[in-house]
Amino acid sequence: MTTESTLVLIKPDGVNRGLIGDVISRLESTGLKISGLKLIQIDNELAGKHYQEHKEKPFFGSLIEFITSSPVVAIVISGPDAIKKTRTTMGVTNPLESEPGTIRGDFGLTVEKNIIHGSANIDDAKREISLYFNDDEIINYPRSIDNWIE
Ligand code: D4T
Repeated sequence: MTTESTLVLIKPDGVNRGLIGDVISRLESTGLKISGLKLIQIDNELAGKHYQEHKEKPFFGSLIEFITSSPVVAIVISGPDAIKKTRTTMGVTNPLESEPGTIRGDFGLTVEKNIIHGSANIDDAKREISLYFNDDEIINYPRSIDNWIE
């Protein structure tokens, strides 16, 4: 078990459909801790950096248009195995293949508008967190319940 941090985005569909509270509630319920949180309008430059690995993909243009179409909520989530636990809670990329009980399985219908992003691995998490947050915007604080989680 490793304590780590991951970047979550509640994508424009989640924000506009009023799902911010539901998504945060599910992530918080796992026991993971919010250590950074903001509403942000992603511009083309940031979107290109975030999705750099997909630059050559046919869906890249549409993906950039979608992710810049409205504000998103950016969250740093920390705790034991935070990357894997967040991905499991999200479901898989395609909501049609995501189990009921997962965020995408319960709230999503299409691969593009799949509600939430979560970093895929430790290197991506570090890179993505630094794209969205300055060091002084991430707060490490103890919670009285931490002993019941870790
Ligand atoms: P993110 O990065 O948003 O957490 O998604 P995943 O890690 O689950 O999936 P991904 O990197 O393969 O895809 C990134 C992003 O692109 C959208 N997408 C994906 C799309 O619009 N069309 C597609 O055909 C695929 C494969 C959805 C997520």
